[in-house]
Amino acid sequence: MRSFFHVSDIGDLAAALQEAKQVKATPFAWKNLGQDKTIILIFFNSSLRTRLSSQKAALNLGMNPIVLNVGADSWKLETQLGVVMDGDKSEHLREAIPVIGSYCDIIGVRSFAGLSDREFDYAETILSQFIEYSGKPVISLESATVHPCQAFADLITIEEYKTKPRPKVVMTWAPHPRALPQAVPNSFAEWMNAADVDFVITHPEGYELDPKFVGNAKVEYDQMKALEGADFVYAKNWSCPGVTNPGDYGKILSKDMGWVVDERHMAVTDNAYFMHCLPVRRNMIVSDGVIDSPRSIVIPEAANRVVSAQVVMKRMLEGLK
Ligand code: AN0
Ligand code: CP
Repeated sequence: MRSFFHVSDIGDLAAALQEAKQVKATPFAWKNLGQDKTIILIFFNSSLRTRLSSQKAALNLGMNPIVLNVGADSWKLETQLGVVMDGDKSEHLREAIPVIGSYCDIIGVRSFAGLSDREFDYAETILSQFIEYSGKPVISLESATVHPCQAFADLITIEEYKTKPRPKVVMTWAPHPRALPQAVPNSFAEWMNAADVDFVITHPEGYELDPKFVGNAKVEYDQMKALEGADFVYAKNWSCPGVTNPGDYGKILSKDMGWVVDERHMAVTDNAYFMHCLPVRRNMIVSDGVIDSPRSIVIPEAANRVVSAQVVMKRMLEGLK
């Protein structure tokens, strides 16, 4: 595997889920695979789970992880080509990326969408440069449009908790005080479409996700109707994807507190499990009662981030040989 962005990069999904089971059962069985190999994890943005789970996955495989917080630990990096660098950015990605590539075998990058220029974000302009200029396998640790390590962990979690062959999974938009990227809902939709689930997306009008991620998913604007009979409720905020109105890209169109997932919403489900990628704002996205209930699986979901990252790194290491 040369890069990890999309569900298609993992190949046969059933085989990947089987491998995830093995990795979870015997995490140290491939301890020799990563010997003398180095992964550099680059963070342009904050992280708790991705930072720690990626390091843990690398250590489980016997690899050496090095973490770089861009800006805080390093020079501030310019990402736009052709600019006069007379501002606060001391170094360009064009030099920084090949330098980073020369120090490691695999690179992971977290770089959120800027949410101002849709074209720049949706072309994955920054991660594409990492692929082009590093010559190393690149993992998206949430880039402008995708968060595949999260979606893979989400699917692993659904596989573990499902009690029906084809569960109903509902992804619902929920309000948030700040504009957030579409990477998490994009990837979740992409992975659910590839999985054997009955998948429904619900959000207020104007929040339509990019059609390439929505695929054949059912979109239901009535949140309560969407949630009826759900086996899994996946809550997430995202800002306007700019599909119907490009001028609204990255904007907050609604803060309707009626969309906060609470006991009233969960009551119409089939005793659904509650999921969220975290970090989550309590009583904005989800009520205390729901996230503290026995049906909330946000902690095992986060724990599976080690498993998804380890499967991806394992495959990349196997590809290096
Ligand atoms: C980020 C987002 O919504 O993309 C990271 C989630 C994993 N969330 C926040 O910035 C709060
Ligand atoms: N879910 C997730 O990616 O969390 P962090 O932003 O803390 O890494």
